[in-house]
Amino acid sequence: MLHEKLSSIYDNVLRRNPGEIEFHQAVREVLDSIGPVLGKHPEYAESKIIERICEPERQIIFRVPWMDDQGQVQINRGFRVEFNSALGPYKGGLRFHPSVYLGIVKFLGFEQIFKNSLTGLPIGGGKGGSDFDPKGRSDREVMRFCQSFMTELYRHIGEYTDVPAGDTGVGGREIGYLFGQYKRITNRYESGVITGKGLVYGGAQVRTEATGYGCVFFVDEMLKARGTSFDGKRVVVSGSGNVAVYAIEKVEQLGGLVVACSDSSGYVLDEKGIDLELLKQIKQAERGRLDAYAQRRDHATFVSGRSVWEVPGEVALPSATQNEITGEAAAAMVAGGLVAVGEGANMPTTPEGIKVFQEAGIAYGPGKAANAGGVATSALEMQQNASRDSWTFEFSEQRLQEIMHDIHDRCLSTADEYGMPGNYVAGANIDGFRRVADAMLALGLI
Ligand code: NDP
Ligand code: 2IT
Repeated sequence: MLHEKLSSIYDNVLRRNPGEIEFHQAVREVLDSIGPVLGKHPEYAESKIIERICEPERQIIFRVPWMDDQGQVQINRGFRVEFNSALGPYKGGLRFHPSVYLGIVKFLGFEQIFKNSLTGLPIGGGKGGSDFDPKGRSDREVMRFCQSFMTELYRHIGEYTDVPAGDTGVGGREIGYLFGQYKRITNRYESGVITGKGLVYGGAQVRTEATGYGCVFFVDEMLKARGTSFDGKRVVVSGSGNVAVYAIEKVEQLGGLVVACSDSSGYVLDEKGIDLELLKQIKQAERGRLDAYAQRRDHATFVSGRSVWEVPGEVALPSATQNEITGEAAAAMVAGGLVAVGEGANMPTTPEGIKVFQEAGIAYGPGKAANAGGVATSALEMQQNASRDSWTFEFSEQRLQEIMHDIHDRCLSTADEYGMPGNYVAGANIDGFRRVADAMLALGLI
C-alpha cells in the first residue's frame, strides 16, 4: 500500500507517461520505499520534491539516419533523457538494443538518479540510447551509426553537462567511435565528456571490469554480514556480456563456482565451472553465440530457448536485462537453495520476484546498489580526466571495493534507521533519495 500522498503522485505519473510500463515499475518501487521518509521530512512534500524527481529535466528524441553496407539508408531513433542534475552533471549509459523506446530510457534514467546518489560521488542521473540493433552489423556499419548518433547528441553533452557511457550493446568499440566523432565535431579533446574510453585515449583502469566486479564485492559484503563467503558457493549468472563476464571473473577469484551463464538464445551449464578464457574468446573476441561454448567443451551443455534461472544455485547474479526473474522463477530459485542475489543488471527482478526473495529472507541486493560500481568507476574516470592523471589497476580496484563496501553499509544502516533491518531495497531507495532531495531543496525551485 502506498502512502496517501504518494498514491496520487503515482497516479499522475501513470497519467502523464502512458504506456511506459518499465518507467512506471521503476517509479513505483522507489515510492513504495520512501513513505516513512515523508513522515520525518515534511519539507520534501511541501516543496513537491517527489513530483519534481519524477519529471525529467529534459528529454531529447532525435532521428539517426545512416547507411548500411548494402548502400541502403536506415533510420533509427535516438534518445537522451537528462533526468536530474541536482548532484552533478547528468551521468548514465547509452543502450543500443531493438527494444529501446522512451519508457526503457526513462526507467533507466530514473534508477540512475538514486544509484548515482548512493555512490556518494558528484553525478546526476541520465540515460540514453537507440533502437539500433548492433547484432550482425559490421564494424563499419556500427561506426557509421555511432557517428550519426553523435552528430546530434554532441550539442547536448559535455563534461560539465551530461556524460554518457556504455550499457547494453554499447562497449569499448562504440565508445571509441562516439568519442572520435565528438572530438571531430567540437575540435576539443574533452576526455571527460564520455566514460568507458579505451586506455590509450583517456580511459581508466578497471572501468571495463567495474560493474561485474563491484556486484560481486557487494554480494561478498552481504554474505559477510551473514557470516559466510563466496568460498565454495555454487553461482548462477545470467547474460554473457560486459557485466556477466567480469562478475564471473571475480567470483572465480573469490573461490566460488559459476556453473551457468546465458545469452538471449539460451544458457550453458558447465558443472566444472565456466571456462572464462573460452567465454571471453567466444563472446568478446568473436562476438559469437553461446552455443559455441558447449561445442568446444565436451562436458558442457547448451540449453536453447530456456531461462538460466531453472538452474539451482546458492548465489544468483542476474546480469542480462530487466524483468528476467519472474515470481515463478524466484520461487524455484529459493527452492533450489538460494542464499543471495546481486543484481548486475538494472531491474532484472519483477516486483513479484522481489516479494518472493524478501519473504524467503534471501540477501537481496537491488541493482541500484549492487551494480553501482560501474557508474562509480566512471566517476573515477572523470576525476582522472579532470586532473590529467591515471591511476594503477590495483589502486582503482581498491577504490571500487571501498565504494561498494560503503554503499552496502549505508543501505544496511539506513534500513535499520527506518526499522527494516536487512532490507537493502528500502535502504538503497531511502539513502539515494535523501541526498538528491536535500540537494534539490538547497538549490531552490529549479
Ligand atoms: P552487454 O550488451 O555487454 O550484454 C548483455 C547480455 O545480456 C548479453 O549476453 C545479452 O545477450 C543479454 N541480453 C540483453 N538483452 C537481453 C534480452 N532482452 N533478453 C535476453 N538476454 C538479453 O550489456 P551489459 O553487460 O553492459 O549490460 C547488462 C545489464 O547490466 C543491463 O541491464 C545494463 O543496464 C546493466 N548495467 C550495465 C552497466 C555497465 O557498466 N555496462 C552498469 C550497470 C548496469 P545477447 O547478446 O544474446 O543479446
Ligand atoms: O546502468 C549503469 O549504471 C550504466 N550503464 C553505467 C553508467 C555509467 O555512466 O558508467
